[in-house]
Amino acid sequence: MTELTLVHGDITEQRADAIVNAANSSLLGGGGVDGAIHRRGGPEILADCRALRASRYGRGLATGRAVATTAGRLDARWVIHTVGPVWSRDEDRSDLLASCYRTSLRVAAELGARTVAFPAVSTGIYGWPMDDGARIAVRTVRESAAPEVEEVRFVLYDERAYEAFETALAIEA
Ligand code: AR6
Repeated sequence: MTELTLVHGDITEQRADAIVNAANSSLLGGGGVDGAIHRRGGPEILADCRALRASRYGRGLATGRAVATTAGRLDARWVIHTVGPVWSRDEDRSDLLASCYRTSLRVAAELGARTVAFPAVSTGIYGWPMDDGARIAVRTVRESAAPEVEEVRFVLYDERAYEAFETALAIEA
């Protein structure tokens, strides 16, 4: 059984087997979680990302997909990069957001990760409304986490995000 936990804080300060990055298709860095992970994790992560771009992911990583690299200096074994959808008023992209969680968990299970830390994918620069992003995250993890993954930890940066995930955990129970 996978336990879902919530913590308030900075995902780069977490200890976990795998830390998920809210990346973009280029895999070459950005702001928010992505910027923080590369800053604190150091250049090895970017070197791995560049190698992926030079091989399997010449055109970048598609939205909703996930791929692992080293975690560099982070207190983790792997960073799993996933590309969330940009929120759209006109188009329902919920399946793509769910796919980020599902695919990241599949990669984590394949690697043998027992603890996985997620940020609230797409809810920052990509503009996804927090309450909805939290519901999709909780529901998808509950539906798709392999039993070998002991803990999925959502790392929420501010009070608002923490509360949204707390509510989602209660609603989606
Ligand atoms: N630890 C935990 N959560 C954080 C941290 C942190 N250090 N920093 C921000 N958050 P975002 P996105 C929260 O913007 O919306 C990048 O440029 C933040 O408050 O990191 O998926 C990428 O390269 C928000 O709730 O990711 C992409 O271009 C959540 O994490 C783009 O941003 C996600 O915010 C991806 O945008």
